[in-house]
Amino acid sequence: MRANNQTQGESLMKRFTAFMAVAAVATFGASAAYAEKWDMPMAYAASNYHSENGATFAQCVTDATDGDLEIVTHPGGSLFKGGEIKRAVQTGQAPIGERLLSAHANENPLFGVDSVPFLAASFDDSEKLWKAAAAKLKAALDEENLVYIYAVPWPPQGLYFKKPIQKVADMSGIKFRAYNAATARIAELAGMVPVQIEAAELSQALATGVAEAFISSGATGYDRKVWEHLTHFYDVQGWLPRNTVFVNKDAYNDLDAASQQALATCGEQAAAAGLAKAKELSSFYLKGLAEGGMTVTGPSDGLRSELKEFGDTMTKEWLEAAGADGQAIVDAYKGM
Ligand code: PCA
Repeated sequence: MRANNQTQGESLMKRFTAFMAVAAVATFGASAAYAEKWDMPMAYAASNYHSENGATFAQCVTDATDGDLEIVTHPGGSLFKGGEIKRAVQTGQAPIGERLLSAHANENPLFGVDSVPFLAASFDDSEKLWKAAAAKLKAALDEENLVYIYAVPWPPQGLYFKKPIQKVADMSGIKFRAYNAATARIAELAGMVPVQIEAAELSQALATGVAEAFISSGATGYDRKVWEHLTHFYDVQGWLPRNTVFVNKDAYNDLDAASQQALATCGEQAAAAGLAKAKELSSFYLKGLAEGGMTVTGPSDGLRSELKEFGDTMTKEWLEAAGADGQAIVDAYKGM
């Protein structure tokens, strides 16, 4: 009997210990779920204003939630490369991320609304177009398990070459770095050879001759010091594509209302601050290219009108691809 009692006591003790262990895990688990830490992949250089603005946004959310939702940015494609970020957030491998949405226009033409040449080629027009497109873009992201938080434009897009270009015929056969379907289409229309390359790999591609020219903002040429390889920048002002920050919908739905509100409020601030920064830096970047030794000028009249024709063609193509939603966006934009 006695032996039996002792055994019973031991086994009770064991069960109690086991219970405490489970309780400890449950308590720890609960507090871990309460204070979330989110890693935020970003594709562009840490020193770029998008990345700096993203870091300020992350701090804003962390502060506004007293650390309940801590966001830590990982710029430069260090966590996920540009081309992987959208999928990573959709599948929950990352809860939040920043991506050039137009690079996914092949999945949904609406994502390419900001990259139709000459549709919205100034900061003001780009803001209008984005407002006109916002509801439909948010819905398109929602369908892909993503919640829209904010977006910030790049400065106007211009052409980089390593020789003077007077007309489209001068571009024939050049290897042209593309960052989305629209830039690849421009290469095709101009008789160039498109190669898809992330900004993070651009310097390397120019150094090795994988790419010889591209279209982008002064920001990316400046960030990648492209004057080491190229000689001419033509300030075409074709369009202003955006980086968009989105959150995995399941991760979003798991947040309390205060954290969701912090994302919205800090997102609005980030959109305004990022836009102001882009405007402020536009001429600084072009000056930087010139100081690096590049010839920075507008395109010749002939080149400008040839490029405008590409724009007309591509506007038609985009409207065909984007259907009634695309037409509704353009109509709303033109009416603003
Ligand atoms: N820079 C980005 C996209 C547009 C821009 O100005 C890039 O070249 O990848």
